[in-house]
Amino acid sequence: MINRARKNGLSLKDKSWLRNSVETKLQLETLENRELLAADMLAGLADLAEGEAGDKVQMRLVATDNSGNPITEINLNDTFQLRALTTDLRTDGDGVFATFLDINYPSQFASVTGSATHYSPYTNFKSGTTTTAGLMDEIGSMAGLSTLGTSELLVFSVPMQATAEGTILFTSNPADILPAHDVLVYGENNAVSSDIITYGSYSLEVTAQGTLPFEEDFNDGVADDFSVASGTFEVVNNRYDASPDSTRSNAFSLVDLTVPLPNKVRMETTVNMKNISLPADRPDRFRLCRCQ
Ligand SMILES: [Ca+2]
Ligand SMILES: [Ca+2]
Ligand SMILES: [Ca+2]
Repeated sequence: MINRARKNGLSLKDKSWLRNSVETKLQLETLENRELLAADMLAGLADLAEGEAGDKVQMRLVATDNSGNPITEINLNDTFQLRALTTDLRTDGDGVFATFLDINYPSQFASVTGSATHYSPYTNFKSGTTTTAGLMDEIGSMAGLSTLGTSELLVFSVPMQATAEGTILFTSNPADILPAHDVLVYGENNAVSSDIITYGSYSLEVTAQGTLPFEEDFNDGVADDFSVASGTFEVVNNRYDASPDSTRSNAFSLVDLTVPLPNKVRMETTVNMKNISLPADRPDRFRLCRCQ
């Protein structure tokens, strides 16, 4: 246990605790790095202000496209990222300093395709093993000495690929290598207990949409793989019901395929026309076409 910093500096006991704590965390780092960090922390401990009751940390998971936009659905074989974000939930909290966790996912639906990226300020003492299918083990990192406030911050992302149709449920739980992978907040000398940390989960649907031969009868009430280009559409009585925006415009939808169209394509469709009042000079207002 460490006493708070006194006006005239750290006690020997404080310094001893801090050095031991830091060196334990950096057991996998080089000696030089360890010494540098310990020196930095000792110099900057005054930044670690008094803590307060009810400390909490949130670890949130989200799947995103490769640009960081959250997604809830993805096509089979597409790549995406799993991102972890952290928030200091304390009122007027100074931020999360160190964050590590385990993440589980069903390996039959997704795989890790590369190394994790850790984002500033969480770029120190990076940890994480993703070689075991279905597990991101002890993944996380530490920030610097500057406090961070209560805004949610991105800690890391892991590149992944959807490998089978189904639901990828990501769950997370506390890291196990302690105290090296303790969760720490600024202003608190003790690790944050896992029972006051929110470990997030996230569900991502993988759909094997858009493969050939493509078939859609709308019998499930959903126009799978259709995206509206103009006008509006709804599925009514097992039919894809089109409404142009105006009398002389087209209602136009696209079918998203994950495979390229072959040179020869055969389309079969049943078209029912409603409210027919085609202008005499434009009898071909209804059209099926191939778009690429
Ligand atoms: Ca664990
Ligand atoms: Ca673990
Ligand atoms: Ca359907």
